[in-house]
Amino acid sequence: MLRSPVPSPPLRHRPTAPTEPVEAAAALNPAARVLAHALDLGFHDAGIAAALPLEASRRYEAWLAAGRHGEMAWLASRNHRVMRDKLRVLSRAIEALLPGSRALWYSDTGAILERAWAERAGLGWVGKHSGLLSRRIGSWFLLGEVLVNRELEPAPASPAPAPAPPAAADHCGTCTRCLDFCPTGAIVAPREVDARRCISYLTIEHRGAIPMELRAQLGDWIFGCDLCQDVCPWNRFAPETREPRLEARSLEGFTLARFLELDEAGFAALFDKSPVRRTGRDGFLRNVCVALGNRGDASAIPALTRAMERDPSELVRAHAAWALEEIAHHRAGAAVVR
Ligand code: B12
Ligand code: SF4
Repeated sequence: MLRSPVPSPPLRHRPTAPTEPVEAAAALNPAARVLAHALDLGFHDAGIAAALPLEASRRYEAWLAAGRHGEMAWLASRNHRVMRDKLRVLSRAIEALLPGSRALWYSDTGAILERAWAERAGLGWVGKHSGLLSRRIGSWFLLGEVLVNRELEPAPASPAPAPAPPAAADHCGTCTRCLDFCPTGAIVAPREVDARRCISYLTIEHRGAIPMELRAQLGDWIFGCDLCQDVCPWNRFAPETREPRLEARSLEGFTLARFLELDEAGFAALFDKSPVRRTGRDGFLRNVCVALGNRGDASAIPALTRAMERDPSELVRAHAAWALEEIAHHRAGAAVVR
């Protein structure tokens, strides 16, 4: 996720190296061979879940009925390239391991309740911030699945040092840090996120103006938000990524104000192959304006004034005007204090 000033890469989806040779597992049954192959490809962990109805489906329907998904009627067509590439290789390998089988991969796409399936596969539990948590690697990872039309032994075979906790075992205890630190109060109850208030949703998925009453709480997040994961004690020991393609690309030399100079072509070139492209140029600059307003930094006034007067997007012009007002308020406040 991007926060300004652009931080050191916060992507911590490090595929931990298997601690024992995967060849040993490969000598076992087909399920163990599939799992061993997944770890060999660099996935943090892998498990198998039986394709039986999920209790979470009922909660999902209720979540949609309550309108907590906001404008995400798509739910969801995002792509995580690294995950996608590895899942594709794994799917083909599974079809080769199990002749005649069909393997379909997913990651953050389609109406698949990924956390619930991962929980069933024994990979962790759904934490109070609603992400899947593993005692071994926290929650700094993405989920991906391969659906196979073959019965495999539904047991995790990860050669991890600590055994995976049993499905649904909750290790959050009495901790409520994610709820307490969420700036917008988006985690309305443990494991229940109202996307319409979540900064991740507002800065990535939401089209149009950022609701006025939430702008100040957005702080300086310009693409997504990691706060509820940052404050989670289980993420203290989360490993860093070793996957080169997951490192945040260098945006050295780019200040927030400079982002305001990006036209469509410049935006596309800068964020080529980056998930940031999802916001579109106008959405991204909208976020930048909100961050600049929240910073109250007077040095951004010329860039914001230019954006307010000349940006081709009405959305950007309106948010630049808001940011200028915020900066004026900050300055007036500072003058009074002095
Ligand atoms: C829509 C969506 C969002 C929305 C809504 C988030 C949400 N919490 O639902 C928004 C845009 C806000 C979002 C934000 C983020 N997301 Co998102 N998102 C999704 C997506 C596409 C669908 C999730 C969904 O269906 N939500 C609807 C709710 C109702 O369903 P649910 O939460 O799955 O239902 C669970 C609860 O009911 C819970 N539960 C379990 N037991 C109990 C008990 C009780 C009593 C209750 C009440 C609930 C409960 O378990 C259910 C099943 O998991 C998934 C991918 C996928 N297809 O699953 C990624 C996914 C969940 N997102 C992911 C990530 C990484 C993020 C962000 C961290 C990105 C960022 N840095 O900005 C943030 C985190 C914000 C947060 N606290 O959730 C990862 C999570 C990885 C992980 N370790 O779990 C996923 C799995 C994508 C992926 N393939 O890796 N996301
Ligand atoms: S991602 Fe940020 S805004 Fe969304 S629930 Fe977590 S802390 Fe709250």
